[in-house]
Amino acid sequence: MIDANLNRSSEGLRVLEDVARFLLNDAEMCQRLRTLRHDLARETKSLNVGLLSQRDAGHDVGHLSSREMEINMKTTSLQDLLDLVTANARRVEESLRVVEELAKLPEISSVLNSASFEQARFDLYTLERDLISRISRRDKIEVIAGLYVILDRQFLVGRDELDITRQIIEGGARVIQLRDKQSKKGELLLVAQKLRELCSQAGILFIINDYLDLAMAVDADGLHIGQEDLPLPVVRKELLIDKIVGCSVTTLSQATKAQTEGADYIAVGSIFPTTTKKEATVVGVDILKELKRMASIPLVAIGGINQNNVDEVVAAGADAVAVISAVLGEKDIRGAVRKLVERMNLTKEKCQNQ
Ligand code: TZP
Ligand code: MG
Repeated sequence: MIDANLNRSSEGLRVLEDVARFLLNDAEMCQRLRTLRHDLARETKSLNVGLLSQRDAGHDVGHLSSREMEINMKTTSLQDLLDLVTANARRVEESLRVVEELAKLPEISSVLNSASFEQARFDLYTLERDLISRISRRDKIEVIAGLYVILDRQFLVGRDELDITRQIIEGGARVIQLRDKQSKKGELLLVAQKLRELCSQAGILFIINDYLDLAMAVDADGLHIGQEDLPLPVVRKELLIDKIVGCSVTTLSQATKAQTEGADYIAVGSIFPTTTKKEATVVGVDILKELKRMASIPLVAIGGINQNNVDEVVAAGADAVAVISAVLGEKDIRGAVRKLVERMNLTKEKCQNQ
């Protein structure tokens, strides 16, 4: 029983490790799983010879290939991947529990420490949650790759946000962020609920700027925070595990910190001077090239970006471009979005062919 359960747990951990490595490309998660597998191996090393001597896998009535292991690792649909991880984590947790109980028996407690298996099981619960979170955010993160329009209500000065949002969606934006530094939360909640609905129907991301409570109340896809908002770890703890968090930065060290703390994307800027946010630091286009080298999450360029300079920003490495005035300042909102999206796509194509 001990042999079978130790094997089951290390096989399950291997599957989870491979998901982290090959499908998520997540070195940190992979390392955490590997450490757990190695710790368990060390814990049971003294038993290896004895267990192997008694192994008789051919006559094992439970000799069945596991369904979980048969799932093709290439299937990367969200639900398949979530099922794969859940099934394997359960397998490991259950087998650790069996060993934990066996290790309490008097004849086994001298060679196996029950508490170590209990600890490993709890470590795995956390790892499972982090893996599921990472996988469920992956599909959203992939959307941060086009035009990101910030619906700034102060910029709108009373224009109908629903009509404008419809036009932004029709123009082909991939993300809409609601930004409002002045209104009362009660008023903002009503607007956010309507925008949330529109974005869900259109299948585009809806992000709330600054306000964690509002993001939670309307079940937004994520929250965008700046350097002076609630810290990223605090926000992450409060949000549901499938929500994304974007972080504004102006320097490489802020970007590194945001990435280490688990940001899902980085917004860098102001790239060019802008009258929309007068106090913004202008960082220039070149920072994108430097960030591109170190960032493993999408880069969103922001600040003063328009039809005339969007090519330069995309060529420098921006995955997405966030704009306010280049869309909301135009009479034809839909047309402005469309033109920016077309220009971005053209430049991306050109860069890929180079
Ligand atoms: N953060 C940095 S610059 C900026 C924000 C919110 C304003 C972007 O507006 P615009 O009109 O696209 O320059
Ligand atoms: Mg902010």
